[in-house]
Amino acid sequence: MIKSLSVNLKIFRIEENLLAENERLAEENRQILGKKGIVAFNLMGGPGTGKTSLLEKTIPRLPESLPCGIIEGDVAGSLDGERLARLGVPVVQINTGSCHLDASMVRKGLEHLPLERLKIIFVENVGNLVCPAEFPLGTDKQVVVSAVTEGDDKPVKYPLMFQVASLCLLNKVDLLPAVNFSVEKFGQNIRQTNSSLKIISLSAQSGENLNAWVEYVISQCS
Ligand SMILES: Nc1nc2c(ncn2[C@@H]2O[C@H](COP(=O)(O)OP(=O)(O)OP(=O)(O)O)[C@@H](O)[C@H]2O)c(=O)[nH]1
Ligand SMILES: [Mg+2]
Repeated sequence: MIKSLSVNLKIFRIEENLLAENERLAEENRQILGKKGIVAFNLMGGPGTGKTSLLEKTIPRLPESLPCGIIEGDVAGSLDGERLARLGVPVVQINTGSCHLDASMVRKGLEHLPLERLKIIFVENVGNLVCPAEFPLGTDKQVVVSAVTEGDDKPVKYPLMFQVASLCLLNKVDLLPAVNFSVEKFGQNIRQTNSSLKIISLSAQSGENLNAWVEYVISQCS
């Protein structure tokens, strides 16, 4: 009994050190980005909520004065990195092998991007509604991408993600007639979890309200 308790305590301390080290590296990333005058957005959310689709639709709508680069995090493969590279912007694909990007991975990504000529970096985190929320990356804005296909209860069931975010994109509203999702209930659940979280309802597919998100991005860069 005592032996197993001491094993548990050791594991707990390793996790603590890991999170503290991640926080230290995230702060360094924040400073690197700040010195270059780059604004970084960390897009998080469950698998398939439309993170890559939103980036595909957003980047062509940004003005030339705001060149962007992308750090793309996936457990494996380069499918999303290839989709985004087709937009003609610099993309670094990182394979995490685990459920989230951490600050050291983002540092490596930054080393491979032409920071001197960028004003924006979008980080697409691994599709996961839990782990990415626990690992700050040094990005300025944390954005949670939800989709109406996920259900309106997610803010209550996965509160940390909605607490670390300053913006929630509610994607796939074109599918509202086909799914059992209450936008009003989703809003109530968000307010219960993080009363200051801003919500933009939109559709990457139809383009509905996409401009509200694009304008938000631009407004963060001025
Ligand atoms: N109907 C509809 N489908 C969408 C919308 N946005 C994305 N999709 C579809 O949803 C699926 C997943 O989209 P992705 O953009 O790959 O999602 P993701 O969040 O990047 O996925 P992961 O990187 O695997 O976590 C694709 O089939 C998209 O075409 C939308 O607004 N409406
Ligand atoms: Mg993706």
